[in-house]
Amino acid sequence: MLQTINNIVILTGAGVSAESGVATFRGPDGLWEGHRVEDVATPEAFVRDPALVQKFYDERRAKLKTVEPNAAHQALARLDRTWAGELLLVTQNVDDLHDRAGSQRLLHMHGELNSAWCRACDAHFAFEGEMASGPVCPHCHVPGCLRPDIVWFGEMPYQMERIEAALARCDLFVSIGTSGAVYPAAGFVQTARYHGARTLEMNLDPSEGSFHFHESRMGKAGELVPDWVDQVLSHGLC
Ligand code: BV8
Repeated sequence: MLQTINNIVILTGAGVSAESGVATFRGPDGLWEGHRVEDVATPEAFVRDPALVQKFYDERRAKLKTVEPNAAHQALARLDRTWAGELLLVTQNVDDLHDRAGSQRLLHMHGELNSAWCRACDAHFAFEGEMASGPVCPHCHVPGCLRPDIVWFGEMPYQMERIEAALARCDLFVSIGTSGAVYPAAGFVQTARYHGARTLEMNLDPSEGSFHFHESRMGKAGELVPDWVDQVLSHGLC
Protein backbone atom coordinates (compact mmCIF):
# COMPACT_ATOMS: atom_id res chain seq x y z
CA MET A 1 0.00 0.00 0.00
CA LEU A 2 1.61 3.29 -1.06
CA GLN A 3 1.15 6.27 1.22
CA THR A 4 1.97 9.97 0.96
CA ILE A 5 4.98 10.98 3.02
CA ASN A 6 6.09 14.33 4.39
CA ASN A 7 8.54 13.66 7.21
CA ILE A 8 11.41 11.21 6.75
CA VAL A 9 14.02 9.86 9.18
CA ILE A 10 16.91 7.93 7.66
CA LEU A 11 19.40 5.85 9.71
CA THR A 12 22.66 4.80 8.12
CA GLY A 13 25.36 2.40 9.28
CA ALA A 14 28.74 1.21 8.07
CA GLY A 15 27.20 -0.52 5.04
CA VAL A 16 26.49 2.83 3.36
CA SER A 17 30.26 3.56 3.36
CA ALA A 18 31.42 0.05 2.43
CA GLU A 19 31.50 0.80 -1.33
CA SER A 20 33.76 3.76 -0.57
CA GLY A 21 36.29 1.33 0.89
CA VAL A 22 35.57 2.04 4.58
CA ALA A 23 35.64 -1.13 6.71
CA THR A 24 32.39 -2.22 8.34
CA PHE A 25 32.36 -3.32 11.99
CA ARG A 26 31.33 -6.89 11.65
CA GLY A 27 33.18 -8.33 8.75
CA PRO A 28 33.46 -12.08 8.08
CA ASP A 29 36.15 -12.50 10.73
CA GLY A 30 34.11 -10.53 13.26
CA LEU A 31 37.08 -8.30 13.86
CA TRP A 32 37.16 -4.64 13.10
CA GLU A 33 40.36 -3.62 11.37
CA GLY A 34 42.06 -6.46 13.31
CA HIS A 35 40.67 -5.51 16.72
CA ARG A 36 37.87 -6.73 18.97
CA VAL A 37 35.46 -3.83 19.43
CA GLU A 38 35.75 -3.98 23.20
CA ASP A 39 39.53 -3.58 22.91
CA VAL A 40 39.27 -0.23 21.14
CA ALA A 41 35.76 1.29 21.41
CA THR A 42 35.09 1.53 25.15
CA PRO A 43 36.11 4.05 27.87
CA GLU A 44 37.71 1.16 29.73
CA ALA A 45 39.91 0.38 26.72
CA PHE A 46 41.02 4.03 26.62
CA VAL A 47 42.04 3.89 30.29
CA ARG A 48 43.69 0.49 29.88
CA ASP A 49 45.68 1.25 26.71
CA PRO A 50 45.28 4.85 25.49
CA ALA A 51 48.09 4.47 22.94
CA LEU A 52 46.32 1.53 21.23
CA VAL A 53 42.99 3.38 21.09
CA GLN A 54 44.57 6.63 19.85
CA LYS A 55 46.49 4.71 17.17
CA PHE A 56 43.31 2.92 16.06
CA TYR A 57 41.45 6.21 15.60
CA ASP A 58 44.45 8.07 14.13
CA GLU A 59 44.67 5.38 11.42
CA ARG A 60 40.94 5.56 10.64
CA ARG A 61 41.05 9.39 10.60
CA ALA A 62 44.01 9.36 8.21
CA LYS A 63 42.23 6.83 5.97
CA LEU A 64 39.34 9.27 5.46
CA LYS A 65 41.64 11.31 3.22
CA THR A 66 41.92 8.36 0.81
CA VAL A 67 38.20 7.59 0.30
CA GLU A 68 35.33 9.39 -1.46
CA PRO A 69 31.54 9.52 -1.01
CA ASN A 70 29.77 6.88 -3.14
CA ALA A 71 26.48 6.93 -5.08
CA ALA A 72 24.46 6.26 -1.92
CA HIS A 73 25.93 9.26 -0.07
CA GLN A 74 25.37 11.44 -3.14
CA ALA A 75 21.76 10.31 -3.61
CA LEU A 76 20.97 11.04 0.05
CA ALA A 77 22.52 14.50 -0.32
CA ARG A 78 20.35 15.08 -3.42
CA LEU A 79 17.27 14.11 -1.39
CA ASP A 80 18.40 16.49 1.36
CA ARG A 81 18.65 19.39 -1.13
CA THR A 82 15.29 18.64 -2.75
CA TRP A 83 12.94 17.29 -0.11
CA ALA A 84 10.45 20.00 1.00
CA GLY A 85 9.19 18.09 4.03
CA GLU A 86 11.10 17.30 7.22
CA LEU A 87 14.18 15.14 6.75
CA LEU A 88 16.74 13.98 9.29
CA LEU A 89 19.67 11.77 8.32
CA VAL A 90 20.93 10.09 11.49
CA THR A 91 24.21 8.30 10.90
CA GLN A 92 25.93 5.82 13.20
CA ASN A 93 29.05 6.34 11.11
CA VAL A 94 31.93 8.47 12.31
CA ASP A 95 33.33 9.03 8.81
CA ASP A 96 32.73 12.33 6.97
CA LEU A 97 31.32 10.92 3.75
CA HIS A 98 27.72 12.15 4.21
CA ASP A 99 29.14 15.60 5.08
CA ARG A 100 31.41 15.67 2.01
CA ALA A 101 28.55 14.51 -0.24
CA GLY A 102 26.67 17.62 0.94
CA SER A 103 24.00 16.34 3.36
CA GLN A 104 22.98 19.23 5.65
CA ARG A 105 20.15 17.82 7.76
CA LEU A 106 22.64 15.33 9.23
CA LEU A 107 23.28 14.09 12.78
CA HIS A 108 26.29 11.97 13.81
CA MET A 109 24.82 10.10 16.79
CA HIS A 110 28.09 8.28 17.53
CA GLY A 111 30.41 11.24 17.02
CA GLU A 112 32.96 11.93 14.29
CA LEU A 113 36.55 10.96 13.50
CA ASN A 114 37.25 14.58 12.50
CA SER A 115 36.34 15.91 15.93
CA ALA A 116 38.25 16.00 19.24
CA TRP A 117 37.05 16.19 22.84
CA CYS A 118 39.28 17.82 25.42
CA ARG A 119 39.05 16.08 28.80
CA ALA A 120 40.59 19.12 30.51
CA CYS A 121 38.12 21.81 29.36
CA ASP A 122 35.34 19.68 27.78
CA ALA A 123 35.64 21.51 24.43
CA HIS A 124 34.53 19.61 21.29
CA PHE A 125 36.13 20.90 18.10
CA ALA A 126 37.10 20.03 14.54
CA PHE A 127 40.29 17.99 14.44
CA GLU A 128 42.01 16.31 11.47
CA GLY A 129 45.51 15.47 12.68
CA GLU A 130 46.82 12.69 14.85
CA MET A 131 46.15 12.50 18.57
CA ALA A 132 48.65 9.87 19.75
CA SER A 133 51.43 12.47 20.18
CA GLY A 134 49.33 14.34 22.77
CA PRO A 135 48.68 17.65 21.00
CA VAL A 136 47.80 20.81 22.92
CA CYS A 137 44.10 21.70 23.19
CA PRO A 138 43.56 24.94 21.20
CA HIS A 139 41.00 26.08 23.80
CA CYS A 140 42.67 25.48 27.18
CA HIS A 141 46.24 24.93 25.91
CA VAL A 142 46.67 21.84 28.07
CA PRO A 143 48.72 19.13 26.27
CA GLY A 144 47.82 15.43 26.10
CA CYS A 145 44.16 15.70 27.13
CA LEU A 146 42.40 15.08 23.81
CA ARG A 147 40.31 11.97 23.15
CA PRO A 148 38.47 10.97 19.99
CA ASP A 149 35.01 12.63 19.92
CA ILE A 150 33.44 9.20 19.46
CA VAL A 151 30.57 7.60 21.41
CA TRP A 152 32.02 4.36 22.77
CA PHE A 153 30.09 1.39 24.13
CA GLY A 154 28.54 2.34 27.47
CA GLU A 155 28.42 6.05 26.54
CA MET A 156 25.25 7.96 25.67
CA PRO A 157 24.80 8.68 21.94
CA TYR A 158 24.49 12.34 20.94
CA GLN A 159 21.21 14.28 20.53
CA MET A 160 18.91 11.42 21.50
CA GLU A 161 16.02 13.78 22.36
CA ARG A 162 16.19 15.35 18.89
CA ILE A 163 16.22 11.88 17.32
CA GLU A 164 13.28 10.64 19.41
CA ALA A 165 11.26 13.75 18.49
CA ALA A 166 11.95 13.21 14.77
CA LEU A 167 10.96 9.53 15.04
CA ALA A 168 7.68 10.51 16.70
CA ARG A 169 6.82 12.86 13.78
CA CYS A 170 8.02 10.83 10.80
CA ASP A 171 5.79 9.15 8.21
CA LEU A 172 8.70 7.12 6.85
CA PHE A 173 11.71 5.54 8.57
CA VAL A 174 14.46 4.17 6.32
CA SER A 175 17.40 2.11 7.59
CA ILE A 176 20.39 1.73 5.26
CA GLY A 177 23.49 -0.46 5.69
CA THR A 178 23.31 -1.43 9.32
CA SER A 179 23.34 -4.81 11.05
CA GLY A 180 20.86 -3.65 13.69
CA ALA A 181 23.25 -4.99 16.34
CA VAL A 182 23.72 -1.90 18.49
CA TYR A 183 21.22 -0.01 20.62
CA PRO A 184 19.63 2.46 20.88
CA ALA A 185 19.96 2.85 17.06
CA ALA A 186 18.69 -0.69 16.47
CA GLY A 187 15.45 0.19 18.30
CA PHE A 188 14.57 3.21 16.14
CA VAL A 189 12.48 1.13 13.74
CA GLN A 190 10.22 0.01 16.59
CA THR A 191 9.80 3.58 17.82
CA ALA A 192 8.91 4.76 14.31
CA ARG A 193 6.39 1.92 13.85
CA TYR A 194 4.84 2.66 17.24
CA HIS A 195 4.16 6.20 15.99
CA GLY A 196 2.60 4.93 12.77
CA ALA A 197 5.47 5.39 10.31
CA ARG A 198 6.06 3.16 7.34
CA THR A 199 9.44 1.43 7.65
CA LEU A 200 11.89 0.40 4.92
CA GLU A 201 15.25 -1.37 5.22
CA MET A 202 17.94 -1.44 2.51
CA ASN A 203 20.86 -3.72 3.32
CA LEU A 204 23.25 -6.18 1.71
CA ASP A 205 21.72 -9.03 3.73
CA PRO A 206 19.03 -9.41 6.38
CA SER A 207 19.83 -7.53 9.59
CA GLU A 208 19.05 -8.51 13.16
CA GLY A 209 15.94 -6.33 12.98
CA SER A 210 14.64 -7.12 9.49
CA PHE A 211 11.42 -8.59 10.84
CA HIS A 212 10.48 -5.18 12.28
CA PHE A 213 10.35 -3.54 8.85
CA HIS A 214 7.30 -3.32 6.57
CA GLU A 215 9.65 -3.75 3.62
CA SER A 216 13.26 -4.96 3.19
CA ARG A 217 15.25 -4.48 -0.01
CA MET A 218 18.44 -6.57 -0.18
CA GLY A 219 21.38 -5.33 -2.20
CA LYS A 220 24.19 -2.79 -2.35
CA ALA A 221 23.44 0.69 -1.04
CA GLY A 222 25.20 2.24 -4.05
CA GLU A 223 22.55 0.64 -6.28
CA LEU A 224 19.41 0.59 -4.10
CA VAL A 225 19.58 4.10 -2.61
CA PRO A 226 19.71 6.17 -5.84
CA ASP A 227 16.70 4.20 -7.20
CA TRP A 228 14.80 4.74 -3.95
CA VAL A 229 15.56 8.48 -3.94
CA ASP A 230 14.31 8.74 -7.53
CA GLN A 231 11.11 6.92 -6.49
CA VAL A 232 10.49 9.21 -3.51
CA LEU A 233 11.29 12.44 -5.38
CA SER A 234 9.13 11.55 -8.40
CA HIS A 235 6.11 10.16 -6.51
CA GLY A 236 6.45 11.35 -2.90
CA LEU A 237 5.31 7.87 -2.03
CA CYS A 238 6.84 4.79 -0.55
C1 BV8 B 1 24.32 3.11 25.40
C2 BV8 B 1 31.39 4.37 17.37
C3 BV8 B 1 23.48 3.76 27.51
C4 BV8 B 1 32.68 3.68 17.56
C5 BV8 B 1 29.77 2.68 17.92
C6 BV8 B 1 22.47 -5.71 25.74
C7 BV8 B 1 21.31 -5.56 25.01
C8 BV8 B 1 21.04 -4.36 24.37
C9 BV8 B 1 21.93 -3.29 24.47
C10 BV8 B 1 23.08 -3.47 25.16
C11 BV8 B 1 23.36 -4.66 25.81
N1 BV8 B 1 24.55 -4.52 26.43
C12 BV8 B 1 25.06 -3.28 26.18
C13 BV8 B 1 24.16 -2.63 25.43
C14 BV8 B 1 24.26 -1.25 24.95
C15 BV8 B 1 25.23 -1.16 23.79
C16 BV8 B 1 24.88 -2.17 22.72
O1 BV8 B 1 23.93 -2.00 21.98
N2 BV8 B 1 25.69 -3.24 22.65
C17 BV8 B 1 25.44 -4.27 21.65
C18 BV8 B 1 26.79 -4.80 21.17
C19 BV8 B 1 24.60 -5.36 22.27
N3 BV8 B 1 25.06 0.18 23.28
C20 BV8 B 1 25.77 1.17 23.82
O2 BV8 B 1 26.65 1.03 24.64
C21 BV8 B 1 25.39 2.57 23.35
N4 BV8 B 1 25.22 3.40 24.48
O3 BV8 B 1 23.56 2.17 25.36
O4 BV8 B 1 24.34 4.01 26.42
C22 BV8 B 1 23.66 4.84 28.48
C23 BV8 B 1 22.55 5.25 29.20
C24 BV8 B 1 22.70 6.25 30.12
C25 BV8 B 1 23.95 6.83 30.31
C26 BV8 B 1 25.06 6.42 29.60
C27 BV8 B 1 24.92 5.41 28.67
C28 BV8 B 1 26.48 3.21 22.53
C29 BV8 B 1 26.73 2.41 21.29
C30 BV8 B 1 27.69 3.18 20.38
C31 BV8 B 1 28.98 2.44 20.22
N5 BV8 B 1 29.77 3.07 19.16
N6 BV8 B 1 30.44 3.36 16.98
C32 BV8 B 1 33.51 3.81 16.33
O5 BV8 B 1 32.97 3.92 15.22
O6 BV8 B 1 34.73 3.79 16.50
S1 BV8 B 1 28.87 1.35 17.48
C33 BV8 B 1 29.20 0.85 15.89
O7 BV8 B 1 28.58 -0.41 15.68
C34 BV8 B 1 28.55 1.71 14.84
O8 BV8 B 1 28.59 3.07 15.14
C35 BV8 B 1 27.18 1.21 14.72
O9 BV8 B 1 26.31 1.91 15.57
C36 BV8 B 1 27.25 -0.17 15.30
C37 BV8 B 1 26.74 -1.19 14.32
O10 BV8 B 1 27.54 -1.12 13.23
P1 BV8 B 1 26.90 -1.04 11.76
O11 BV8 B 1 26.99 0.37 11.34
O12 BV8 B 1 25.57 -1.68 11.68
O13 BV8 B 1 27.97 -1.90 10.98
P2 BV8 B 1 28.06 -3.48 10.92
O14 BV8 B 1 29.41 -3.81 10.40
O15 BV8 B 1 27.58 -4.08 12.20
O16 BV8 B 1 26.97 -3.84 9.81
C38 BV8 B 1 27.14 -3.34 8.50
C39 BV8 B 1 25.91 -3.75 7.72
O17 BV8 B 1 26.03 -3.23 6.40
C40 BV8 B 1 25.77 -5.26 7.59
O18 BV8 B 1 24.43 -5.62 7.90
C41 BV8 B 1 26.07 -5.52 6.11
O19 BV8 B 1 25.26 -6.57 5.60
C42 BV8 B 1 25.69 -4.23 5.46
N7 BV8 B 1 26.46 -3.91 4.26
C43 BV8 B 1 27.76 -4.18 4.00
N8 BV8 B 1 28.06 -3.70 2.77
C44 BV8 B 1 26.95 -3.11 2.28
C45 BV8 B 1 25.92 -3.25 3.23
N9 BV8 B 1 24.67 -2.77 3.03
C46 BV8 B 1 24.45 -2.14 1.86
N10 BV8 B 1 25.38 -1.97 0.90
C47 BV8 B 1 26.63 -2.44 1.07
N11 BV8 B 1 27.55 -2.27 0.10
